[in-house]
Formats: sequence, C-alpha cells, structure tokens
Amino acid sequence: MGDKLIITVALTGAEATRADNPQLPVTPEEIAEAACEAREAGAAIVHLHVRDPHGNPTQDVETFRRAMELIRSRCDMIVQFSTGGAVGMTAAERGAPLALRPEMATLTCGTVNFGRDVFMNPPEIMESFAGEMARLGIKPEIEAFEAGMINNAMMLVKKGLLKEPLHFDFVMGVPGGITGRPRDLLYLAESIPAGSTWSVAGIGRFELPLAVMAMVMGGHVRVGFEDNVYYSKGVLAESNAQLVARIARLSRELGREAATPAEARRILGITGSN
Ligand code: KMH
Ligand code: ZN
Repeated sequence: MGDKLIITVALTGAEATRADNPQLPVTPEEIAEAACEAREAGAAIVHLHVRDPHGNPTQDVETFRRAMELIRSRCDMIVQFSTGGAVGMTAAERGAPLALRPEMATLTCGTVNFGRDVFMNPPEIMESFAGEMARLGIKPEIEAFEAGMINNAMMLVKKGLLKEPLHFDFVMGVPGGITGRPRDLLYLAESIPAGSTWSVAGIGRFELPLAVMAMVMGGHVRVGFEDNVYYSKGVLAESNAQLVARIARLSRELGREAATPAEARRILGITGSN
C-alpha cells in the first residue's frame, strides 16, 4: 500500500489559457470530464481551480460547487480545492469555497514571488485557512514553493492549527521559488518531518524529471496543464489524461502502481475529520 503512487492531476490552474493549449478544460463540465478521464489514466486526486464564463480565474463558490458535484457524480476522485486562486485575489475570496467541505484543500505556507507578481500568504492568511480546514475536517496539502515554507508549516503545527502527519506538495520551478534541480528535491524531501507524505509538482520542463525522481524516492506526483502544457519539448500535450497516463506507465515499470482514490485516502489518512 505504502508503495502505491498517488497521482494528482492539476487540470486548469489560474494562469494557463486556451492560447497556451487549446485542450485546456475551462467550464465545470469540461473540468469534470477531464478529471474523470485522468482518473481512468491513473489519477486519484484532482486539484481544482475554476474559471468564470469568460475563462478568467474565479473562486466563485457556486462554480466550485458545480464542478465538484459533476466530478463526484461521474467518478470517485478526491477533490482538492485550491485556496491559492490567482494572484491578486483577496483572502476572503480565496477561502470562500472551503465552506463546501472538499476532502482536501491546498495551504501555501508563505509568500513567494510568482514571475512578475507576488503570491501573498502572510501569517494571518495561513492561520485562517489552516484553522478553517481543521474546523471543517479538510485535509490540507501544504504547498511549499521553497524551503522556508516547511518552517512556516511547522509553526502552524506548534500553534495547533495543523496536525501531523503532514502532506506536502513541493512546487518547483516557479520563477521566484525554488528551482527544479535534483538536489533541490532531495533537500526538500529531507527537510520535512518524519512520517510526512509528499508529492512534487515540477513546473514546465521540470515536471517529468522531478516526477521520475519522486517515484524512486517514495514520494508522489502531480502533473497537469496548471504546471505544464507540453508533452515533450515543443509538443503540446493532447490532454491532462495523456500526462497522467505517462506517469502511471513509468511508475508501474518502476514497481509502483498508481493508487486508486480509496488507496490514496488511506495513505493520506483522509477520514473526513482531518
Ligand atoms: N495560482 C497560483 C497563484 C494553489 O492552487 O493553492 C497559486 C496556486 C496554488 O495555484
Ligand atoms: Zn493550483
């Protein structure tokens, strides 16, 4: 069981557009269809962002509700809401969908430059999102864009706002955050408390090599158009499922079958009262 690989699919994100990849799922219906296609290919978790009717990122609660209901009516994936939203959104906007009590949600544990923008996560935002997730029984996935964010997560543990074992996602290769060299992943994986689980989301060209490292190191993997719209250099991916299928295939060859959502719930200790 511990050897199974949890694949998260980050379908849409807040930044990619149809100009980047015409197959980007945008409406709740497209998102649900892409999620369940990725489930067939081996994904257990869908990392969810939604868009408004113009294709712009939104944290609108009803749009999250619709997407989650559509996904749940079609497949058994773990639905993980983004509380990151898009740069420039207020904390209230970003946290509003938590009221729908998804099984998981993201918790970025620090502020980071994000290209030319700044992704703001000061202590009061981290504390309020962590507190809300604890109150509602939502399993947090700690997004670490650099090593200091691990320390910030441990401060939340000390304050009683996060409960161990923790689950981390190392987001690597964002301009402004940690880069995606092998030594960077080794360093992050060695810096989290014993008993934690982790996955890696490599941005752009870092996606595939870091995913393969995670397979070997006992971590888990996130792929999808939020992080990378290409299949190989200069070749757009046909779908999120295509990216997931490659991860499942490589991982199987390395002796780690893709975890089902039920297996992923057990690995991550998702009980509905996290
Ligand atoms: N869109 C980024 C600014 C998350 O989903 O929690 C933040 C992000 C992280 O995507
Ligand atoms: Zn995201």
